Amino acid sequence: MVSLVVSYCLLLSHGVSWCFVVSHGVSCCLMVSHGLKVLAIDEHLNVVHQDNVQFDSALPEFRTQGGVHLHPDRLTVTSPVLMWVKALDLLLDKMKRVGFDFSHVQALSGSGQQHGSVYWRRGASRTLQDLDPDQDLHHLLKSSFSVLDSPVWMDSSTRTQCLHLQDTVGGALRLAQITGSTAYERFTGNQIAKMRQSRGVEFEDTERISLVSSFAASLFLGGYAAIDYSDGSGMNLLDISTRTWSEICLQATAPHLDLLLGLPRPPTSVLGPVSAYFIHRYGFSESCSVVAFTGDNPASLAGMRLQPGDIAVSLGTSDTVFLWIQQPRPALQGHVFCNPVDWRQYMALLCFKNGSLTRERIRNECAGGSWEVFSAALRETPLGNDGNIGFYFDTMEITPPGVGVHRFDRDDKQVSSFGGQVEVRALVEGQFLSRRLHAERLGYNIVPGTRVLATGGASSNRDILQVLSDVFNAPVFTIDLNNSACLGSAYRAMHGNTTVIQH
Ligand code: ADP
Ligand code: XUL
Repeated sequence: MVSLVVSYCLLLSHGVSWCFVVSHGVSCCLMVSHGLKVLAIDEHLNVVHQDNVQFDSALPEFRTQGGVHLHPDRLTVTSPVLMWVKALDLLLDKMKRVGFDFSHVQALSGSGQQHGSVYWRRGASRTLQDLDPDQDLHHLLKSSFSVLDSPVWMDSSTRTQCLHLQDTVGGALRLAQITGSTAYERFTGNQIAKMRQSRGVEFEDTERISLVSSFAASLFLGGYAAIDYSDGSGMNLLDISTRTWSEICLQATAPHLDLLLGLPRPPTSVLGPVSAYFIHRYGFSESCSVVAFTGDNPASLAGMRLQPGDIAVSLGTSDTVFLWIQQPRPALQGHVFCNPVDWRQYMALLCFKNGSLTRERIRNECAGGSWEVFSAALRETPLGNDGNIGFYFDTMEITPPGVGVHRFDRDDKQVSSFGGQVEVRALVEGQFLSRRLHAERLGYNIVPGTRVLATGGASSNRDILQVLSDVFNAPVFTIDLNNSACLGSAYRAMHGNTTVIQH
């Protein structure tokens, strides 16, 4: 069993060679629900500028909580698209006021929360092409959206549309084999199907549908930006092996949907130069290129500098696992997306709802509320827990869908309780075995050289990380992921820009 735990230093790893032609890359990381962030890096990947706008406090006129509106049915969750536009005005104005020199920016990219959708009204593309630099974007674009409330990733109101999609394509597993995921309520195709059914008039008046990421890129580009393969994989519409829209999924969702979506493109594509509006209003250089924007999770993978074979485990309120995989096997649980760094490869994302909160409950019940006592229990019990294991789903788990506490002793007999220390180890080993099992089901293999990158609140606990290392039989490195999506977008801006220059 491996027992190495060291620190992974974010800015000293590989990748410097592809950024030498860039003097500043800017990433604009949009809307991880509650805010808009910007980050600029120099040619050495050092962060030279950072700022952000919080939607609730900076834009109170939109009356959001955490950047969203929760509707009375408690399933529908939306954000005002004009709030997102206005946040960009505010952020760029702030940068201008503090003297940020936009003329040094060679390339920009960004990321947005996955799955959310933006509906551009007929005629909006003409408006985007000819924006008056003396006016704010939110003023210029106030009539450019057919739907003002954009469905976001927290929406879970499309159960009917999900069932219809799965029935049409031949079942949940078939849909996962095509699109990388079974039908999820928040995935954009199901949201589009609901929009078409419930708001037919507005839908008819729509000339283009963007993801949050491609919407933000469109603002900078002054024209509709392509959806990139990686964020496009979170829609239940993209065939992740051919990287084209799946005909059967499109047909099950809305007529002529391919025209509304445009052609998907590789995540490293340079989409074009920044529009004249930004050159005249903020002083961007004419040669500044806009690299395709992507989803926040793919951008985080780039920001963490995951490499083939690596696995990242975020131990926050819930646990999230990211993987770089070469030969995915989409399954009933988890998501496979096209990879944002190397578009021929893949990444996977697994979400586990019962993470730190369940560890906290067991800490309170078996360790007197002390992480120190909890850690001592891990140190004082043997690897494998003498065959005792448990699955602790305090609330309905996402991966796998299940609820309740299930304990098994060394004879695989279900038992109703364990002693305190055994309970602590059964919980932590059970959680990490489940993370490994579901990763392997999606095609992940632990090979010599595999690194486990751990982040989030519980990654400060060395004894928890020791169990993680033992279960994955691999060294664990800790990593600070604050800003990983933003940083990843800045790296991608450089990467995309340099890739084109080298060709
Ligand atoms: P979020 O997902 O909200 O960003 P964090 O990454 O900040 O959350 O993680 C918060 C969680 O970290 C808390 O719920 C807490 O249970 C856990 N945590 C904090 N310190 C420790 C520790 N020493 N050992 C285990 N878990 C810890
Ligand atoms: C991933 C997901 C969220 C959003 C918002 O599938 O729904 O992580 O990307 O951050």
